[in-house]
Amino acid sequence: ESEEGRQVAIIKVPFGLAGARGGAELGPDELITAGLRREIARLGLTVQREVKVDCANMPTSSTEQSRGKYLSEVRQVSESVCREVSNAVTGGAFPLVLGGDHSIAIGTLAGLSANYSKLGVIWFDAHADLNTEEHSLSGNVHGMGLAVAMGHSSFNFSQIPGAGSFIDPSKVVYIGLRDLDDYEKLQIRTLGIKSYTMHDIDRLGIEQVIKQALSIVGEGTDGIHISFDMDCLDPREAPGVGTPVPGGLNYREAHFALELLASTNRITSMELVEVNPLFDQNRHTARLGVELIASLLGKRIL
Ligand code: Z70
Ligand code: MN
Ligand code: MN
Ligand code: MN
Repeated sequence: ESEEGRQVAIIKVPFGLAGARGGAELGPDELITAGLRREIARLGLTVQREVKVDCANMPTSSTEQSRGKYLSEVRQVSESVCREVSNAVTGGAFPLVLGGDHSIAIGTLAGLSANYSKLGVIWFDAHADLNTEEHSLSGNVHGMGLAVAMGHSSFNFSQIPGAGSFIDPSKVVYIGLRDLDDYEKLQIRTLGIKSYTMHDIDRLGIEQVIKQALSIVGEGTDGIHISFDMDCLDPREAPGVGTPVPGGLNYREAHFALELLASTNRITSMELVEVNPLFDQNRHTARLGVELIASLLGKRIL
């Protein structure tokens, strides 16, 4: 399969109710406005389809929910995202999912796991998103996505029609961690999830980190998904996110990481989440998001 013939399915998910603060629902349109279609065209790729998951006309749960805020809305969006991602894969396209807050990964992973018998996941994030409804201190479901996808939460894939099997923690790698809750630290150790924190990136360098990550998610897997939370980046590079955390990936590290991943020709899907235009400056974060997507899709300097 040649690079030129590759088809991309853009799946826009304007959902922000599960984040720490509003605004992530504006992410997909912001990325389109920042030139995403033009960048994809420049790479010689074709947009096979562009769909927007309807996140607006949902019956809002009025009941007070301390655990798992807006869970019924998340469940509904997950079902739609799962279906669209599945349709993309079945149709031979590379799913490019645009968030939205990171809870949309639940639907993405549900749809991918229905199509790949063994999925590898590289999770770029300042956070581990490993909380369950029972353990979350905030109740924000964007901090629970991986726990849900691994079957640790009472909300799980059994409530998402069309979902495949749970994600295997031994085929998940974190990159960029620097803000973890105590329960998440315990879970990372208990489950043995390979984690490259910012400390590890400082010590090993991003090239070595990506090489090691690939050796884990690339072995015994038939698909590799990149889940890219923009808050993995340093807030100086990406101020337009809901929960900025100092000390993140810099511009060159992020680009080099995604270029190295692209050069393997093994990556089968990507989502980019948590672009929040309300906290951005001059659309800088969305533009960076578009550049990073281009790198993952094969853009080279020369
Ligand atoms: C915290 C929580 C989180 C993203 C913040 C934060 C989680 N661990 N995830 N921003 N993307 O609320 O569970
Ligand atoms: Mn996240
Ligand atoms: Mn995050
Ligand atoms: Mn820039």
